[in-house]
Order: sequence, then C-alpha cells, then structure tokens
Amino acid sequence: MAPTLALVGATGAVGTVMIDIVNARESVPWGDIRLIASPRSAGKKIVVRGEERTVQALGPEAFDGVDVAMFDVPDEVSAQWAPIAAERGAVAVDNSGAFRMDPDVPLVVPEVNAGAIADRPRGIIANPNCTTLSMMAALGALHREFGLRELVVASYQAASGAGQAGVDRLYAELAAVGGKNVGVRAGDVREALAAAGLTDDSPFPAPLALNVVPWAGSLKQDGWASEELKVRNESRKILGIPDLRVSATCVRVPVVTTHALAVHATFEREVTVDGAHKVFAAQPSIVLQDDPAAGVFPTPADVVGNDPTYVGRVRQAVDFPNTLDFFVCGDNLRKGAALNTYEIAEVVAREFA
Ligand code: 2RA
Repeated sequence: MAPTLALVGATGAVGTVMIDIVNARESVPWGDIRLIASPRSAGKKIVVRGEERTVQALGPEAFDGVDVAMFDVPDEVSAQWAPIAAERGAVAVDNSGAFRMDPDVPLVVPEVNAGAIADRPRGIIANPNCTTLSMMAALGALHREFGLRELVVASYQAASGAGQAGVDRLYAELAAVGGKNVGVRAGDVREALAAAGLTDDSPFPAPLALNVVPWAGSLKQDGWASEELKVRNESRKILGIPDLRVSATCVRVPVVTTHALAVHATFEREVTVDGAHKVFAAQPSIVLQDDPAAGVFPTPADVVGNDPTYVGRVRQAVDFPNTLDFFVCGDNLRKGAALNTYEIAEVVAREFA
C-alpha cells in the first residue's frame, strides 16, 4: 500500500515551501498526505496536489497510520514530538537541530550518504543545517573522487536563514537606508535605522543593510558561533570523516534567500580544475557555472528559487597542493531545508514499494 505522509509544521515558512515542492513533483509515492501544525493553525485549509486538506492539531493521535512524518518545526517541538511519531510507527524526518549529532540518528544528504538512512535505531532521520547543506552536494561528489582531508569555508548567509523575522528586518532596513547618502561614514547606517524607528530587537547583532555581519547563530565556547561548529560537526558526520579538519567563518549578508560559501578544500589525491569540473558535471543536483572570462559564476540573486547547488569560480590553489577553491550557492529554504527533507522522505518511501 502507498505510504501515508505527514507534514508537521505545514503552515510555517519551510512547511509552505515543502507544500510547493510536493505540489510541483510530477508524481508522488504517497497514498494520503496529512498536514499537521500547532493548535493555533488547526482547521486551516490548504490545497495539496489538487485536494483541499484540513490542517490537524499536533497531538499523538495525529500520527496514527502515518508512515513517514516530516518535521519543519523549532528544535524543542521536534525534540518532543519526533520520538512520539516514531513510537507510533512513523519514520520521522526532522529538519530541526534536535537530533543532528545524535549517534543513533543518521544525518543525511541523499546524493552523498543515502545508505545511512537504513541504520536509524530511533526511527528518526535528521536533515542538516542549511549552511552545511548548501555545499554538501559539491563536497560529497569531490570527496568520492579525490578524498577530502581539510576544509576551510567562509559563508555568506541570507537573512531568511533567521526566519521570517530576518526577512522582515532586512526589508525594513533597506527601506530605511534606500535612496539616501548612507554608508559613507562610520555609524551613518545605524543612525538611518534609528531615524526610521528601527531600534527594536533585530535578529542580527549589527545592521544588515549596506553591511556584512560576521556572526550567525549563538555564542559557543572559545568565541565560535553555533553555525560555525555545525559546519564542522555536520560535515564530518555526513561525509563519514570523523577527523576531518574544518574551520568555518559564518557571515550574514544582505541577501533575502540563498546561502553562498567560499570553499577551500584539500584532498588526499591530486586535483585539477578539469577533474573537478567533470565531477560536478556528472552530479545531477549540481549546476556548474564557471566561465569568469564571460562573467559566468553563480550569485544568490540568480539562484534563489532553484533546487540545485550552483558551483563556480573553481580554481586550483596556487600555494596549497591538492587543493581547490570554489564558490557555491544554494537556496537555503529549498535544498537547504524543505527539498532535502523531502528527498529523504522519498528514499524512505521506496521501502514501502
Ligand atoms: C541560518 N543556518 O542561516 C541558519 C538557519 N538554520 O541562520
């Protein structure tokens, strides 16, 4: 029988993208599709694959008869409810940070480590953080061919990584600084925001309009930001390289959606730009845009709304043997969140065929 899918967090920002993805699929492997959200959103009607469905309130019974439950909810909601879904017989595919580093929960990017899905003692599969995910298709493909040894990355993260509040804040700040002679004197951006009344709490620790902010996430030990440690720990787990040397600097930029990363990756074996191009070209989920002489390289403004990982600016590092530098862009709400979660669910659905 075709499995039943539940979407928990159906009315949230990522849940909404998830529904778009389900609606855009040519065909789906699901029998029933159930929408679940907080009691506040229960009763809302949403059309999924041509059929109007009523959002159910999150509760233990909502998982009865569910085979695969995708969670797009805050960490604490997943931490409480994904185990309940699993106890009730569903495979929980979770897009929060609650289980990513749990040794009994696989952390999966299907084109990199789909095999890990089978080993899920808790009945839960985790989806990586969007920053890690945005580069993982490219890194996984290169690792298979050349053996990754060291990774140094700088991220350029979009405002929507901080949720709708991040997007709203960026637009408000852009409106406050737009069309004026701002950004020419230290402090004048802050003054323009204050003049526009933007003195309330921002999701960002400094102005984002006309600026870049070297901070994403929360403060962890020794001055590291949580996002930077996620890049390190999640890359190690997904790639199956527990001693991978990783150093990351995460930066927020005034982009609405689509994370970008500058990657400096060192390999066991000799690498060439041609060899890397061939590897990228062979990976269906990667689009290679690498012709700088013609002005061809990926940028968030051209990538947003698309599913693949876009790769360009591939160079052989001049002073570092076996090392490539390249630039990747990935829509943090699609492959970085909803799409990868859904792709994991599709792999699990094959178990029911
Ligand atoms: C961010 N990666 O961009 C985070 C969201 N999970 O803030």
